[in-house]
Amino acid sequence: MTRVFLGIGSNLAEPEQQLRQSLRGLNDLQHTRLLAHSRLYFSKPLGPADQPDYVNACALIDTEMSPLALLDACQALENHHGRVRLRRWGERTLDIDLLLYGDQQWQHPRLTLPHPEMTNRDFVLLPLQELCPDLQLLDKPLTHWLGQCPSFVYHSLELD
Ligand code: ROI
Repeated sequence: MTRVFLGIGSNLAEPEQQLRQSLRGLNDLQHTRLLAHSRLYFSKPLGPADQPDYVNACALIDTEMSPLALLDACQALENHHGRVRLRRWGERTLDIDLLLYGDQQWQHPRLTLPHPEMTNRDFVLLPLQELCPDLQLLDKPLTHWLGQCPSFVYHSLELD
């Protein structure tokens, strides 16, 4: 079993519902258990400003799937949610990113681990900090990365 942190985001088609359903979908994946999830974090878009605000969260799962099998499963979940992606850096119904897969480092045309952009995104770092306050990325605490990244998050809400 490997512990995996996932980043989830949506800004179309009732984003809060998208996130709730995606957590259920993750818990239902084969050989996988949802261990914890963060609150919902409401954030301004990174990318074009003429798109709706995002709802973001992080999930912690235990899985026996390999990184690429898990990536396939997450992409199947995205498609199941009728994922639309209208333009690069633009609006989308559901995005599930693999952030950390145990402590493994991976370079593959389809997947880089840890997620290369996570240290620049407070909508990833804040929910991660909630789930795992002592986590270190590249040998530095989350507070270090949060101190030097722009602010997108403006609100958070407990999931029922
Ligand atoms: N911006 C925010 N705030 N949250 C996201 O999840 C998100 N995802 C993306 C881009 C378009 C980069 N911007 C985002 O993929």
